[in-house]
Amino acid sequence: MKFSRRDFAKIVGTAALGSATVNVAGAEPPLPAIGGTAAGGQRTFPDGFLWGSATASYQVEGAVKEDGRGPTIWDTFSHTPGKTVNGATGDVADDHYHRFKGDIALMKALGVRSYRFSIAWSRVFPTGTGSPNPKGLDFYNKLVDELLKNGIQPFATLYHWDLPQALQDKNGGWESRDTSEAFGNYAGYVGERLSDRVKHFFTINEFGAFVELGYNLGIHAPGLKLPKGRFNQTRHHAVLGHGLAVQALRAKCKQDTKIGIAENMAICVPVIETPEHIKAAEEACRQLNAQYMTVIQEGKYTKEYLAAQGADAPKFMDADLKTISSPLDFVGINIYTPTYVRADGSKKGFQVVPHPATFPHMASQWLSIGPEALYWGPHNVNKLWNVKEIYITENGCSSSDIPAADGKVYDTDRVMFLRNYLSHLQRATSDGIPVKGYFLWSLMDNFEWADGYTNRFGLHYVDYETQKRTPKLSADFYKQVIARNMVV
Ligand code: PNW
Repeated sequence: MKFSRRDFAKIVGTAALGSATVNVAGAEPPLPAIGGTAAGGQRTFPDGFLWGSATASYQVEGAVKEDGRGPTIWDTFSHTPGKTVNGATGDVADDHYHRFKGDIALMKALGVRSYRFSIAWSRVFPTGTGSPNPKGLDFYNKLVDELLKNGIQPFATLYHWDLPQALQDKNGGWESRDTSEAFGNYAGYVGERLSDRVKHFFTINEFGAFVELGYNLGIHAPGLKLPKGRFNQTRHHAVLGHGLAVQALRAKCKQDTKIGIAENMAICVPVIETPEHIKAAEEACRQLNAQYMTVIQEGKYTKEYLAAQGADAPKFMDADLKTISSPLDFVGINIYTPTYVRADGSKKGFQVVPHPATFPHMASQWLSIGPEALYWGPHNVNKLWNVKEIYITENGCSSSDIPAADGKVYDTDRVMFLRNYLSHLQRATSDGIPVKGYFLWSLMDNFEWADGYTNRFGLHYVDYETQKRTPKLSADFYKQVIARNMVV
């Protein structure tokens, strides 16, 4: 017999609940401590824990031809037929360039104390190098001032994938060392001018996404599928660019500026939490992140990585490794999905266990649900590299997000996702792992790269026809987490 979703809803008694009768939105206190919480609240975060939200320039700003902004590889890519779902582009996106004050008001209403945004390189240097465009930096000056006026700390990312097109045309983008050097110069220029107010800079967002998807798989800009040797060289130039930027920022920023990265490293989770599997997951974390995080932390490529690449291994000078591993003040990790690992008694020391076909995921196919990732990600980084400070620079999820009759989005799946992930983050802080803050991706729905506007990640629903923003149920949830500094 066919058993429909509606039949199931009838049995569990939710069918009668029209969406209009679900009014959780206005649920102000009393919100009692949740069951299982000891008096005093085991589920609380350390005092001063920095709650935030995040976006990136090309995904929200729009205004791609305004005030002298130069074209980027994402403008080119998104305007190439067939590259994004429904031919979506970032031409308008959330029109944040014109609406940033309203968006900061949304943050204030949520209660976030920090905001992670990215700076569009081609607004500041339209062709990547040469003469700066003063109007480009003006926008970020205004943004930063407005954030500070509202008591929100700015955390700036210098590269979130929108490479000036001119550098792609001239150098083959990150294929060339010239791009790494240009990036260092741009970073120093911005750091010198913003670090009186911006106290935290991230160099590069997610090597593991833009290099892999853009230069190997061809599904992100610039849409290339390079042969292995050239691809590994591109990976090397990206981490080198990071290192050069760290050095330039140290040279040009105010003394009290902190510098780090935001990397979507493989988050290795032990299949069973016993000492042998935990050790296997730590070793997997070193090896699976060899080309980015491990070389940045350890100043050398692992012997396993070099051996596996053979003749295609990157070519470099020893001095490069020193630059790449320039000391950082903090490590940012973007955490979405787990990579399960088990001890297998092999010489390598671990085996990755693939997800079975039934493994649950969110609206984005790749976003499999593994809340423990928010514990084991920071655990591994802390254990392997003993870093001073860790930030979760992204975490969040996509959902179908269809407004109910009353206009509200009741994204209970996102609330479920966040509540479970945050429970594991709380476990990490209570174990003494130095996680200092958390940036929820994202403040509002936005241009989700090749997925265009189909996958929504926001706490605020964006009606792209009118640009109206509406807080979802998950925004109400996050507001309570922040206000109480605990999982609710
Ligand atoms: C990150 N994956 O990208 C980016 O930093 C954001 O710009 C993006 O909007 C967000 O996560 C949500 O996708 C990722 O395939 C893209 O595993 C792809 C993956 C992970 C992160």
